Amino acid sequence: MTKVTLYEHEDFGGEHLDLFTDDSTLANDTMHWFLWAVTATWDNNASSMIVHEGAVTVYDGKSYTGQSGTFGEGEYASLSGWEDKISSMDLWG
Ligand SMILES: [Ca+2]
Ligand SMILES: [Ca+2]
Repeated sequence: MTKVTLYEHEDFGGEHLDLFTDDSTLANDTMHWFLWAVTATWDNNASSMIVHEGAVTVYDGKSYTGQSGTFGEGEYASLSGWEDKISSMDLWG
């Protein structure tokens, strides 16, 4: 079951990514193609989020490094302080 869903834009807009387990490197998750040969990823791109169950600790750096913050179960239409910043995620609960 989906535990966390990330959205490209605020208010759950744009593309979304369903997460079922920890993700140490959002840079490995392809978002979409743009221009011709450049791949966009979810690194520093999430702008809203739904935590379906449990909780999640988000990190500014990959592999759970750098500044961190924890979000409990709920819907976050905006990510104040975390807009386009999350690079890894530790799901728990
Ligand atoms: Ca974004
Ligand atoms: Ca980051």
